[in-house]
Amino acid sequence: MKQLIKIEESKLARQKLNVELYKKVYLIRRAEEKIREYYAEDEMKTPMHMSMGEEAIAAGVCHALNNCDQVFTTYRSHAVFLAKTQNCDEFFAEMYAKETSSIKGKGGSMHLCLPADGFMGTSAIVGAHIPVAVGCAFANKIKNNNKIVAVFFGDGAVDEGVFWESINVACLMRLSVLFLCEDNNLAVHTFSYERRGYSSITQIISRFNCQVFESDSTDTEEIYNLTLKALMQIRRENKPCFMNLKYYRYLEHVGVNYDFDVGYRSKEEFENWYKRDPVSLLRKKLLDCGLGIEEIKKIEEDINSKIDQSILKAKKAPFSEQSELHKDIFK
Ligand SMILES: Cc1ncc(C[n+]2csc(CCOP(=O)(O)OP(=O)(O)O)c2C)c(N)n1
Ligand SMILES: [Mg+2]
Repeated sequence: MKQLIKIEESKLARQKLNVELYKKVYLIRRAEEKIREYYAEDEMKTPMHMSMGEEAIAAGVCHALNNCDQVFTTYRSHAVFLAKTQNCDEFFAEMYAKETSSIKGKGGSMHLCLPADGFMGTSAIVGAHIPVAVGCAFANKIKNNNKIVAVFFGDGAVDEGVFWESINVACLMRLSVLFLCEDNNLAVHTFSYERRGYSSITQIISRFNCQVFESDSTDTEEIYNLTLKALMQIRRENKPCFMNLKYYRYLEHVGVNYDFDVGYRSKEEFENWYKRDPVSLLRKKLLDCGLGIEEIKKIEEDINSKIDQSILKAKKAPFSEQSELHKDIFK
């Protein structure tokens, strides 16, 4: 099990931790920047719900999990997929809908899936994956395999009845589930205060048999440490935890562009959040931890070249045969 590192305990251990976290946030950011660069070519024929802005949550949480732990998430899946699997070849093969992806191009950006790496699946139906994640945690309990299920969802999913049914059952049955609300305060263009008849989600959840954590940090190390605390609680108390983690969605709800011209939110708000951009913040932290600029650039070059190679391989790869269409699907 991963342990909290006390600051005074080991400068080197913290530096190493932040390097590993930086590799994850940088991979996510650069992979999406490449999607923005190439999307207009119209070779990636999948709607894109971009993760930019939420990298600290995905990387901090997934780094705290054990490899064998399982995650479920939504159509806004890029960050969590890359943080959990780091499988850049698979990621771009599926973006380009090619045969070389393990799901053979049948999912696209909204339905990524790689169970072998604990990335169990995603859903484009808001909230629909949450009961599946709880079912998976029930199976883990029966198997007594000590796996934890982390289920990510947006604040919009909390407006669905199925969320409440799922968390109720998980609390009742004391299942090992980490409920993670990636709270960007928006469901498409509608703010939380326009959708909810209450003010505090964490206040309500804390009445359940469930420990609650919340943060608006964009510091990946802070999210990592908070998640470790939640995971320790789940293991010690045998009951779920709920984390409400706030972030700012940089780009439009669906698509690869900024949308400050639409009028539902201001550029000033973005600029305020951008001052605490998770990737820049962690890069600065590495320098403060004593890492040299050349070492940081080397990490970045390696990741950039990995991404470039994955894109090249994906572009060159064949599409699946037509006979593949009806395989591996529910009929
Ligand atoms: C059950 C259902 N209702 C409505 C939609 C249409 N829809 C797609 S995304 C979305 C907003 C969801 O917001 P949130 O859960 O906060 O996720 P975010 O996009 O902010 O990451 C809605 C309403 C849907 N996909 N599924
Ligand atoms: Mg939202």
